[in-house]
Amino acid sequence: MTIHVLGFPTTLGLPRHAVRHAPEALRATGLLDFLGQLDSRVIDHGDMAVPPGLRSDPVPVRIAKVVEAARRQQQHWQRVARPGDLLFTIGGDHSTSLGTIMALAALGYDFDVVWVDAHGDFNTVETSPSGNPHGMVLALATGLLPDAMDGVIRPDRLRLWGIRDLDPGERRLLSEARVEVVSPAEVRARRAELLAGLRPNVFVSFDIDSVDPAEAPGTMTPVPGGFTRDEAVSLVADIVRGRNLLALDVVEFHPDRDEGDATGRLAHAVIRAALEAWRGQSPIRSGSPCASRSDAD
Ligand code: 4U7
Ligand code: MN
Ligand code: MN
Ligand code: MN
Repeated sequence: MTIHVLGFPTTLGLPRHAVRHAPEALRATGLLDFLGQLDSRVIDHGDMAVPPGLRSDPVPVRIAKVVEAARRQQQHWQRVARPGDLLFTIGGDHSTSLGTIMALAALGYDFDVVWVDAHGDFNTVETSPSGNPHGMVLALATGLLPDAMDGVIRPDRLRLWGIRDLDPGERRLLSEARVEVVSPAEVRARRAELLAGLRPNVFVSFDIDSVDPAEAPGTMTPVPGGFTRDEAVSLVADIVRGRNLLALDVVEFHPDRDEGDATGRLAHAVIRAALEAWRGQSPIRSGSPCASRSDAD
């Protein structure tokens, strides 16, 4: 089984070009050397060219550019991915994960999205206080912005863990759609039950700001009260263990805001935990290559 690595240095979801050096900074932590030590084939696809956004673009144009970049990412994965492969993407802001969700849906998988984040990322144009598309990714993916794109995933597939900063409008939308929204304290209290509720196929989308800014300062939108570094690492390992990890995104890392390289090392540790847990088990992958696909193929 192959691990595909893709840098997706998009800043289209943000008002400025923060986070664009994240793939390069994470590669510099020795990521590829570590991946080479796992007994899997590793293909590094390099960084995808993503055009910069313009601060002066109206919000609908910013959203359209995000969707267009996501389609190109989807097409890339559709060309290269084979059943059982792991798609590992280094963002970029969180709009990185729109393309991953679109790709997995287009590949015919039925999967849960575990969105580890301080934020809900469920704003529409109407509810967003900022107009920034990185806070709208899951609303886009579930079809709440029909002018921009059709929905590609059902809200009951979404599991939002680590959430502690919701805007009033998105809070209402999340509750109407009955999305699972869980704070860090609740993850601590109900961890086993939450893990047991996951489907076998998972996509883990890890927003750096899920971790407390004391340990992960290198991000654009820090919110106090997050997971500790050790909690994040062990949570991600537990999500992957015994399941079929289809894709892993690590997003919203802003190296220029890091203190030393604390956040870079945290991101590295999360990736390592996920991939070691992925390599350590494969009840589904060892069966027929199509066993993990849905009937939608
Ligand atoms: B991230 C925010 F208003 N909700 O919509 C918004 F607080 O990908 C933040 O989770 C969104 O980092 C954060 O702009 C997006 C804000
Ligand atoms: Mn996010
Ligand atoms: Mn966030
Ligand atoms: Mn953020």
